Amino acid sequence: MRTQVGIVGAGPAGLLLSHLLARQGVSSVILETRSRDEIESTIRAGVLEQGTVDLLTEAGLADRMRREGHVHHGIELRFEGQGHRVDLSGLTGGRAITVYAQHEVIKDLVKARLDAGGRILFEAKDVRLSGLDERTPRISFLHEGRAQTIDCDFIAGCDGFHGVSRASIPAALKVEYERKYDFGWFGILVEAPPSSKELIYASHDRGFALVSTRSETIQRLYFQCDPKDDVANWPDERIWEELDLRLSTEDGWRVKRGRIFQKGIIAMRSFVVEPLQYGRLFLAGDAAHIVPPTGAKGLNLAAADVKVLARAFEEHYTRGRSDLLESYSATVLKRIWRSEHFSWWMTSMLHRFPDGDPIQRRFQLAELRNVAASEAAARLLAENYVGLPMA
Ligand code: RFL
Ligand code: PHB
Repeated sequence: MRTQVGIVGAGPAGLLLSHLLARQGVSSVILETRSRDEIESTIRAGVLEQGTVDLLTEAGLADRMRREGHVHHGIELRFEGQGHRVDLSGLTGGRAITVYAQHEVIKDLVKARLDAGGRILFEAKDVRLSGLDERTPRISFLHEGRAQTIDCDFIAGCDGFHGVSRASIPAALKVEYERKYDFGWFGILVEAPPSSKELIYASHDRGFALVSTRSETIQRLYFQCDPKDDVANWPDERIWEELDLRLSTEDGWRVKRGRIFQKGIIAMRSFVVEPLQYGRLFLAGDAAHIVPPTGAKGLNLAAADVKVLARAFEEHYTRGRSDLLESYSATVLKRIWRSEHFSWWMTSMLHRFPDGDPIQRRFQLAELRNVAASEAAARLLAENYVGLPMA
């Protein structure tokens, strides 16, 4: 096979990139190790920034999101038994977030791509990249039992944190920055109506908790846990007791209970590789960077990367200009580090540091009270949370 841009990975980054390229007349093939069923049912993110929603809308991918997603104009910070609303829209000139599950975005993107005749090869095995610093890089893989190759002009590495793309860059030509946290998130899906109209980020002496939502009948809740813990240690009753302890307020608010039908533990890290380019390989999304989920930035950052990358490919193919491709890494790293910092800051402000110095909790509460009391501090949170304008 031959294509202009070979895309490794059918996550939000790879699918959206393929879609944006097709609109500009640039051909691509997507290779994905998992099955369509699997990628369409993996539970992950839920919060879309205004800029991501705008990008999906401009690309004609937003019909179902507009019908089924929920626009939120504020979030609540909860600490010391009280809630404090951050008026996202009021503080950012009307910007907002949309709550719409990542696997729904994936379903919409896969369908749009296949309907338009796009090529996605699911269940590809043993994917390898070669010739990255030559004119015609190549992707080799096994598909339906046959060894195959795709010759490309460029390769977009959109294969997530554990993919092959970043690993294909020689160690001497990249620097990896990483921080691991000693805590993780326990996430559940619950059959229950919303406990709150807006997301609640709670900081409690026992640890962080988050009330998010999916629909009128399904809720998404998280609480800080030991990343090495086992879901088997958390029968439903223990989960509800822990959530009550961390979330209850002085006025008697309680989280709504229901049947828990999914449980999982998520480790947390901050990670960036620099640069995001090696020869004809360009990294985008989780392949290049990871944020802890507290700022709800991961998927949004992936979308921001591919917006810049798609435009750089368009300039290359329509005007023969390569400067945007050459500056891709430097361009996206600015936003990446802003989001990394914001996600680290939200994480640090809201979580219990298991072996932390007791002074840490005092600092956190001072910071939280400041965000609740100072419009300037709240605006800083709001601007970052709804997302800075895209390049
Ligand atoms: P993905 O989604 O990991 O997709 C990569 C795809 O590549 C495939 N792959 C390969 N394909 C071919 N060959 C190989 N060798 C391959 N190796 C891997 C994989 O199967 C996969 O399909 O990366 P992408 O596209 O960069 O997208 C990133 C986002 O998925 C991620 O940042 C977000 O989910 C992070 N995140 C959140 N982001 C937000 O913006 N808002 C949120 O509210 C939010 N909440 C979250 C989150 C992530 C979470 N988890 C589970 C880590 C909440 C959670 C719980
Ligand atoms: C989610 O709904 O899954 C979600 C919401 C906010 C976050 C992270 C995840 O910060």
